[in-house]
Amino acid sequence: GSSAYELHRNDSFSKLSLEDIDYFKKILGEKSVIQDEDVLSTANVDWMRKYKGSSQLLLKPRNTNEVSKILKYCNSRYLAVVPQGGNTGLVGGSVPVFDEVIVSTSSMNNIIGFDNVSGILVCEAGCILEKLDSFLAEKGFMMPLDLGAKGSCQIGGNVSTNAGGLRFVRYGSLRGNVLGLEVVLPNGTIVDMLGTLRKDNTGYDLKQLFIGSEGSLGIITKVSILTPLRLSSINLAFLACNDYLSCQKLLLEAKTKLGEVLSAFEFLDCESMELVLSYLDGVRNPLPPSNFYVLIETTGSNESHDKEKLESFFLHSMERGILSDGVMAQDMNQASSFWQIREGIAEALMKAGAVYKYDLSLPIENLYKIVEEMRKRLGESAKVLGYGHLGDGNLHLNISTPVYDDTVFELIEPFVYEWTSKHRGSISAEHGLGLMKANEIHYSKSSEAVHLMASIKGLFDPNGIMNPYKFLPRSLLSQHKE
Ligand code: FAD
Ligand code: S2G
Ligand code: ZN
Repeated sequence: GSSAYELHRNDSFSKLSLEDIDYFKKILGEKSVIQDEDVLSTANVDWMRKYKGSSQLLLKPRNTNEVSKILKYCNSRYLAVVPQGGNTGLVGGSVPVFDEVIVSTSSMNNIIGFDNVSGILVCEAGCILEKLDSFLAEKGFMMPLDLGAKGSCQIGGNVSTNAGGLRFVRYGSLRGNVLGLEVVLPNGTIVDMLGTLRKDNTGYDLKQLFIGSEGSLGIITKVSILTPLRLSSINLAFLACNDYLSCQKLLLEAKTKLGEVLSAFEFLDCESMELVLSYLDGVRNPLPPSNFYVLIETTGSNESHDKEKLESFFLHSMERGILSDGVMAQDMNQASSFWQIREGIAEALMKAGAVYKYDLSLPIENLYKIVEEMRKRLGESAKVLGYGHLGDGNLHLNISTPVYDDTVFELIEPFVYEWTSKHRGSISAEHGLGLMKANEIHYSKSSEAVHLMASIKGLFDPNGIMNPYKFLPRSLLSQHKE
């Protein structure tokens, strides 16, 4: 369950009426107004099946104007709204808490334009990440982010959670790659910030407020994003090392020896490997059992150059004893079998039972200490996994029990947040705050900053209808009066 606070429906929000349904059918057409029980029950529950709402209505607008009419109407009727993309978020942000209206971008999936000189793509928010990546592959480009949810997550949701992912170490944050957005404010105003310029220093950079805003300020309807060339030489190494210190040394070695061609640096511990091997069919460990594993991908334009760099990196690391074994993918199939291990951990965790997920940014030297601390605290009562984007200092601490166990939860929270805060880390590296961490932002942000965020929220969404109960502490948000 979510944190220790009890949640009550904010009854200054209206309940859905038959007139509302008729209005939506009039402006959107019957097909976009969904009350089907089965479709609603899927839309009401998150990917982890941990958060469940009771929305009576799912709306699927087909364009920006329809989104504008929906929000303008909901705002005037005090109907709360939860924007939903691919519903793969991991903090309960994408599903209703109570009966909020779900506004899905799934029907807004057109590619508007692509400039194959600059690599700038303009598309609608509902475009699925993997589909965009394949569209770009034919043009010799690629999306600047990749994550295990690529098959269903949408670019609007990626921007709304400021998703990081597996290519972050090379292509950086969406804050740098997103050049423009078109958004609809809660009062229905359409704001065109859909610039396609790399450099534009004219006024406040308002799109940045919407990146990572998790549906709390408005709905993103279009995205303009800079996409990198899909270079020809991609190599993937699956390595084994004995301890976390060696993983750290390997990272430094990779940054030094592989330099500009390094495009991913992921790690996982033996508990993560064991869970994947026991719950996912057809997955095998390409190396003898080890305490830690590291995936290193290089992407460059010259195969022999990159291979030479990798060979010397390999040999030098073996000589230094920071590497105990390793294998290079010989072809695409082998490469995807290596990725399947890393990307399969989330699914394996779902199959193993209840999951307690913590997505932490920490200084590299301390990053794995919290896994060891947690193992001490939980002993035999739970499995503790440590894996993630080591290249970005991002740990995915995941704790697993056969069934949800409150005593385990009490041993984890608030300890894990206090520990992270004490070690100057962030309690959300990339997944966002959502419902899960709506009350925890103070572990990572000053109260002045949080108050400023609350006033920005009040400016954009004075009626508080956008994704209520989430993201910022409710105590701070002035709910509109009757
Ligand atoms: P949803 O889950 O539908 O929504 C996410 C949030 O954004 C919600 O608060 C929602 O209200 C809001 N929202 C959605 N669309 C809009 C919009 N158009 N306008 C305004 N608000 C909107 N995340 C990472 O950062 N890195 C990873 O490596 C990673 N790996 C993952 C692996 C798996 C297997 C899974 C299931 C998830 C993973 N994630 C990862 C989580 C990731 O944040 C989400 O998968 C994704 O970014 C959210 O996109 P979505 O379309 O699913 O949005
Ligand atoms: C990842 C998402 C899955 C998880 O795998 O990189 O961001 O289990 C995560 O946390
Ligand atoms: Zn991740």
